[in-house]
Amino acid sequence: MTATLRPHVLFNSEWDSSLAWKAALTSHFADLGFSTADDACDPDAVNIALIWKVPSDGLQRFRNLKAILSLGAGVNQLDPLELPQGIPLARLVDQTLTDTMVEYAKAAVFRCHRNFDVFERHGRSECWQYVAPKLARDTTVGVLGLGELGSAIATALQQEGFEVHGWSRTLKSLPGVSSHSGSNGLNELARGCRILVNVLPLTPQTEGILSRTLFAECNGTRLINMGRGGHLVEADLLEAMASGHIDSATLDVAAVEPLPPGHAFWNHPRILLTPHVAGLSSPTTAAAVVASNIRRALSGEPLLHQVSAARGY
Ligand code: NDP
Ligand code: OXD
Repeated sequence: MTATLRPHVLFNSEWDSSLAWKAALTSHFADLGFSTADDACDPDAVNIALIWKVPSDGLQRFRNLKAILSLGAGVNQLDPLELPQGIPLARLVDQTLTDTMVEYAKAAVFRCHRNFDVFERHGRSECWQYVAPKLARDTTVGVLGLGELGSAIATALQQEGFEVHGWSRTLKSLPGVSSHSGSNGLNELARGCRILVNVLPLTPQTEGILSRTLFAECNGTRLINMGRGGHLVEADLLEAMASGHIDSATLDVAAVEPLPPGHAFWNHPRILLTPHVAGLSSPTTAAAVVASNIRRALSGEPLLHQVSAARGY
């Protein structure tokens, strides 16, 4: 009989509260070791890394790691070259994260749908100009990425009455949502939609996907980027807004965060910036899936929501 390993979590995040995570995980384990990257601890005792980014002194000294659990749904912030080889990596799936991403997408879509972005611009020049609202059922929204978050967003928008089209690597069947894939499918979706929401993971295949090539298919489209800054070619967006292919952009993410002072996106009349706040994960809800993955890792089972090294998400 093999003895059950005592879970010992190494926690590292500049955004998430270590105290809240420790308290939430303690309710799942009677005997939990929990250290932050700043704590002195026996590296050989650590068997789980629960991290947003790799700590500055790396992970190599933790020789008994059984799993790396991302504190985010995305994992592109974890450079594979900095991760110890052969240790399974899982991304975070959390109901609070999904709910807050859906809430943000709805807020941003409705703002564009009811032309608040246009009226904000008009207001700045004291221009009182009627713009007839369109009906939701006459408004097509495209959603790039139909995974955990994109499928919830697409479904919620479809339930609000919008005509929703989604794009993913493999075709999906979501009630009331038209599914597209491949580069022809992407162009077709971009040509048809008035509002385009990006919630793809950042991988070599999706890097720079919001580019001049895609924008050439758009006609006065409102862009909402909730994925990663690396999806967007920033100069191409400025050009597409100048030519009218893109009407306005709501950007929750940027290639460099915080966006540097003097950047062309600050104060741009057609850009609304939010500081990477679309999704919020909560240890209260997310501790359950993290605890399951700790148990799985310590007993050698495959992780839930394990990242495929080949696909990069
Ligand atoms: P999932 O892994 O569940 O879903 C990813 C989706 O993208 C899948 O539908 C997948 O297709 C599709 N996809 C991946 N690569 C391609 C490609 N090359 N071509 C077409 N489709 C592709 O991820 P989540 O939904 O959980 O998260 C998505 C992203 O959202 C995260 O990676 C992160 O970047 C971002 N995010 C942003 C937050 C914020 O606060 N702004 C918060 C949380 C996440 P298929 O299903 O066919 O595999
Ligand atoms: C995430 C994020 O990936 O917060 O969860 O961006």
